[in-house]
Amino acid sequence: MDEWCGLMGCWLCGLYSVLAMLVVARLLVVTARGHNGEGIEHTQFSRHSHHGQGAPGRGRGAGARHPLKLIKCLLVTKPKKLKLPPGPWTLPLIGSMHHLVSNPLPYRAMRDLAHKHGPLMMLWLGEVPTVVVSSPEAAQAITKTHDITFADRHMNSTVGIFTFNGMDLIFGSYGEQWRQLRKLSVQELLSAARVQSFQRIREEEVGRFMQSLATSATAGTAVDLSKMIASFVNDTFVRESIGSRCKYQDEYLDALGTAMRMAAELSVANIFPSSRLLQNLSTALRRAMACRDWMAHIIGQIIRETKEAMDRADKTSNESFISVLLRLQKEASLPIELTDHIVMALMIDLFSAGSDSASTTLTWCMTELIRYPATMARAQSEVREAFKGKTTTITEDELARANLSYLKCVAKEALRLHCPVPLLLPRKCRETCQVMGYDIPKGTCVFVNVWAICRDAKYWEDPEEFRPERFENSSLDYKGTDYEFLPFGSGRRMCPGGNLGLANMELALASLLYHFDWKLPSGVEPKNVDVCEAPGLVAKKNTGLVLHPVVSRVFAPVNMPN
Ligand code: HEM
Ligand SMILES: *[C@@H]1O[C@H](CO)[C@@H](O)[C@H](O)[C@H]1NC(C)=O
Ligand SMILES: *[C@@H]1O[C@H](CO)[C@@H](O)[C@H](O)[C@H]1NC(C)=O
Ligand SMILES: *[C@@H]1O[C@H](CO)[C@@H](O)[C@H](O)[C@H]1NC(C)=O
Ligand SMILES: *[C@@H]1O[C@H](CO)[C@@H](O)[C@H](O)[C@H]1NC(C)=O
Ligand SMILES: *[C@@H]1O[C@H](CO)[C@@H](O)[C@H](O)[C@H]1NC(C)=O
Ligand SMILES: CC(=O)N[C@H]1CO[C@H](CO)[C@@H](O)[C@@H]1O
Repeated sequence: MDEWCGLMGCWLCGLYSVLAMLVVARLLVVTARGHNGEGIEHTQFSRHSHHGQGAPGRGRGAGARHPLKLIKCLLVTKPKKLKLPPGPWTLPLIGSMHHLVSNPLPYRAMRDLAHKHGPLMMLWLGEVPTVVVSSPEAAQAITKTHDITFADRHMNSTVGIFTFNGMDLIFGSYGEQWRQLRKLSVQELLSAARVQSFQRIREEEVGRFMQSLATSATAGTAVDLSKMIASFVNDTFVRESIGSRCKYQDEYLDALGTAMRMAAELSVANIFPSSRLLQNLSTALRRAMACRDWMAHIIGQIIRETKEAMDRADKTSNESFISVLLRLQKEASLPIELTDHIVMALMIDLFSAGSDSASTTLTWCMTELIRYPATMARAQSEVREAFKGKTTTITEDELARANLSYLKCVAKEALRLHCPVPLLLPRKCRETCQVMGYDIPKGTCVFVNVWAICRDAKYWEDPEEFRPERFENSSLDYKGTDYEFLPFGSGRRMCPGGNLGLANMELALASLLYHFDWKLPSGVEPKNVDVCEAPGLVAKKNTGLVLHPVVSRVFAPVNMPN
């Protein structure tokens, strides 16, 4: 997925040398007009409004090749009297990006800026006008009051390639196609019934996971738990996506991994959408295209074989995502045509949205439990009481019956303290509108800094402490109506996969706590366990979580699948 902000730092250095001349040219133009920092904002905006936000590709590309036209445009267009939200001072071309490079984690830098400039803050990421929202009230204004106006996603070139030009669910524009795909996902792919039908897969994968931990425990070796969690979630998710024991499992994962890395690399083209020169300079787009074609090839192969199996009416297991999609394609009962390209784009979406987010959440749960031994003890005693005497894999039926309320609070608290998607996914303003007394121009990219809101002392007592108790006897939930707690977002663009995401981690979490005690490597104190986040759209843990598993409740699996 697109990791534009996180990568901005390293890109910037290179960009500066490449763009130096353009910068100088622009500075001259601007100084000639005697503008200060504020004026630049208006100048930039007036250029946007002049060319129209719909086609950012034309803006500078045309201007750069026709300097006279650019100057004329700058001088003649009267800036509209818009009352933009406040924000830090800007530089030509890079806008406010220099305020963000100090911290590789943009949501942290944005929180600090918001302290100065307020909960509705204007930034210029390169040429992209951007609003950062940092309070529950402002989040409600965007995701509820003005939900439809902000129902587009901000995307371009890079993401466009992997989503077959935005015909997918995550980055698709608000419209008939997106609505149909969203409905299909909510009703067919991510419904409670579908999530439940994957129960066996999760139980088997948890069994396999516990088995390999038991082996390490017996050998007395330490494990990189975050890595094992990621690989457990990967395996589970791939089986849910393309069916059990699919021979393309490894290739599929590989292709998706490459695509996600590539999309991150390419993100600079999103910051400078109109700089044709830049887009040309990077061969990245071409590589991305090649990668997409490779991925299309692999998914195409999977599609072909799944179709053949469906024709033979093989039914050895419940439907996977891809077989549901291909069945719907065959039935052709949807108002839109479900082409193979759309199926591919959806498969990529589901994986990129569903895999990292769930493994990140589980990793943070374990990290914080290790850091807070008393909390760990309480969570473990709840689980061990509930499954007393059990030596085989806990099943999801048993888990549901046990009603582990403290464990649920642990998950909620991990989602609060470590919002897996700290800035949500960028939305885009579809119509110029007024929010909290400020004008938001059409085309503005909007980030909701849920990470900052979830750590704001105004709404949370001791916000930096991991305290699952705060959710006890509280109706606070992540369903998108408590605006101080939006780990899954809210409104029309809210995450549709929460059920599956949590299901994919809850059984594993209960089993990790039930079967094992967890010891830090000698010399490491609980409070010293690293809690730094890695840069990127998903706030993963930056370093591995290295722990010694110690068998506590014997794990003696029966009927282990191969
Ligand atoms: C713990 C796990 C997860 C977390 C924390 C999470 C979080 C999020 C967030 C914050 C968004 C953006 C919402 C917004 O912009 O308002 C999102 C969007 C999305 N998520 Fe998740 N997610 C998780 C798991 C999943 C899973 C398992 C799936 C599906 C397999 C999924 C599918 C999606 C999709 C398709 C979107 C885009 C929706 C749209 O644009 O209409 N997510 N998720
Ligand atoms: C199929 O799904 C049902 C629930 O919908 C579940 O009871 C059953 O165990 C599943 N079968 C397999 C093979 O996963
Ligand atoms: C999980 O899959 C992703 C995508 O292919 C890959 O980047 C990542 O390394 C995998 N993680 C593990 C632990 O296998
Ligand atoms: C970009 O590269 C192509 C050839 O690869 C060339 O035809 C085109 O003129 C270039 N455009 C710019 C703006 O440099
Ligand atoms: C689960 O437990 C909580 C408190 O322990 C209780 O309030 C709730 O009603 C229980 N739910 C079910 C379905 O048993
Ligand atoms: C929640 O309620 C229970 C029973 O009413 C009580 O024992 C517990 O201390 C409460 N927890 C918190 C954090 O207030
Ligand atoms: C998917 C999408 O919206 N792509 C747009 C990216 O920007 C170019 C112009 O630069 C448009 O033509 C694309 O439609």
